[in-house]
Amino acid sequence: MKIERLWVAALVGLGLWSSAQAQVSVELAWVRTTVPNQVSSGAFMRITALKDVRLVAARSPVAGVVEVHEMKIDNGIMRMRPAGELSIKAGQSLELKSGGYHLMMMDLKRQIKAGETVALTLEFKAPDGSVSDVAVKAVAALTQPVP
Ligand SMILES: [Cu+2]
Repeated sequence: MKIERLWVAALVGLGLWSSAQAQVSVELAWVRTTVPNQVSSGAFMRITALKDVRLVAARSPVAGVVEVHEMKIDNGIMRMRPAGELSIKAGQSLELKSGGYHLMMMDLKRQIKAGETVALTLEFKAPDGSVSDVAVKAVAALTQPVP
């Protein structure tokens, strides 16, 4: 019940900024909760591009560093590495999800607790080189919340 209400709050917030930034819309943003002293976590969401864009960087007040990561099975071992910039064509969506692309939040400054909202800023570059910031509010949960 509590999670459901947070989702509604997140969607209301989405409407406010997506009209201001007509390049992308972000849905279903969530961040994995941590235990005390855990130094990293992942953030996940669906990004839909309204124009051609590249996701070039991300940051959050709760993390020293946020990187775009890719997870892949390499010789039977799950590994992750920085993915560099991710292109999204107009009208297409990029899923940042567990086991695939994700935002790696490192150097965490504090514990991330279930139910709280974590702010992230995503930086997108347009084909003309202009960069715009998109603010995202991610709900903290242990596993992907069901919308
Ligand atoms: Cu990672």
